[in-house]
Amino acid sequence: MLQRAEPQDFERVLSSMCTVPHPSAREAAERFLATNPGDPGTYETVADLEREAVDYLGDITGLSDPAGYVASGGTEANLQAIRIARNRSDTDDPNVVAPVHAHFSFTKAADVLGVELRTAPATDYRANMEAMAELVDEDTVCVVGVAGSTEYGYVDPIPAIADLAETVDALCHVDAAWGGFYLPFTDHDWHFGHADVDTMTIDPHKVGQAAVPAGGLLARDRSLLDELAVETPYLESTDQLTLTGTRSGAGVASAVAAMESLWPAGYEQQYETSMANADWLADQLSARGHDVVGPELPLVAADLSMPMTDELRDRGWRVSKTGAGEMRVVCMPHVTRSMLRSFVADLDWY
Ligand code: 0PR
Repeated sequence: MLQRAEPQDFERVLSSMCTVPHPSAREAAERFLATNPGDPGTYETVADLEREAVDYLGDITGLSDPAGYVASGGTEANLQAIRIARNRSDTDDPNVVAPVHAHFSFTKAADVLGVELRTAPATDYRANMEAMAELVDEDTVCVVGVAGSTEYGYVDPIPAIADLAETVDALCHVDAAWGGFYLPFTDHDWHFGHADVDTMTIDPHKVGQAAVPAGGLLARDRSLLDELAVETPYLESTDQLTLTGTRSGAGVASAVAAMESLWPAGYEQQYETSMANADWLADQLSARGHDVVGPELPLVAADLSMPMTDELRDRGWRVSKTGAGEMRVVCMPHVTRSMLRSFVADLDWY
């Protein structure tokens, strides 16, 4: 079976937040396949590389002395951020306030951590600050903002979210898992340098073009990460902050390789190309009478009345739908203009 099995090629994938890894990332992943950054005493090189990865992520997110680590993905990073917030507070009845479009990993985090997740409605696809403010109270441990939402690619007003968190002495966590490698080239206020953000998720294995698994958790201050420390009696290191034990050295090494190759010029070029593609697609769909949402970042959602996904799927296209039923195209680095041209031509065929 394995001999004949081919991984999904990316030629018609418009639904994914993963992409083709940069060639240097692919090579680094292979070289570091058998290393475990979870045991830095034994695997020193990969531990050094992880510090380098965190330094790059700090550079990208306006944090001069970053603390953090390379997680298995955005889900782990979000969960760990909520765990920091919960452990740091002394309430018995913790809650987290997030906009309704926060990724479902926060639902998992709330369940695992025994924290109540309160979600506020959005206005025009962004957090509605009045609705958010109504939900916070003295038991709120974290207020979440999304910088590049999964469904629409919109950016919440992060400075207002950070201000709200401060009013109740809660942490402010920003989920830039997908948007983080596009946002540095926009005018948005989204990172540690723009607002009093405490923790952030930013995933090299998405727009960062690293190999899976490479998520990123960053904290403004090392003491925040200390909230996660668990003693490790028989390892050379004395404690561990990560959620998983054994971790992927391939993910860590490929994250460094991708960022070394692409930050900042390569990512900037990618942003320009992907954003131009998203604008082009949005124009094509509007011209055909569809209601288009965005694009604010390179992600286009549009109301298409045809029963599209099955038929398009038969033609090899992989597109997804928003919760409201709109077609959703994520303009990842592998999504080229010629791909979008043939996609639009196939839409016209119906
Ligand atoms: N935060 C945001 C804003 C996300 O978009 C995602 C994933 C996460 C957190 C969680 O990240 P991990 O999946 O790395 O744990 N968003 C995509 C989604 O759920 C993930 C995805 C990736 C889906 C590739 C499909 C796919 O082919 O839709």
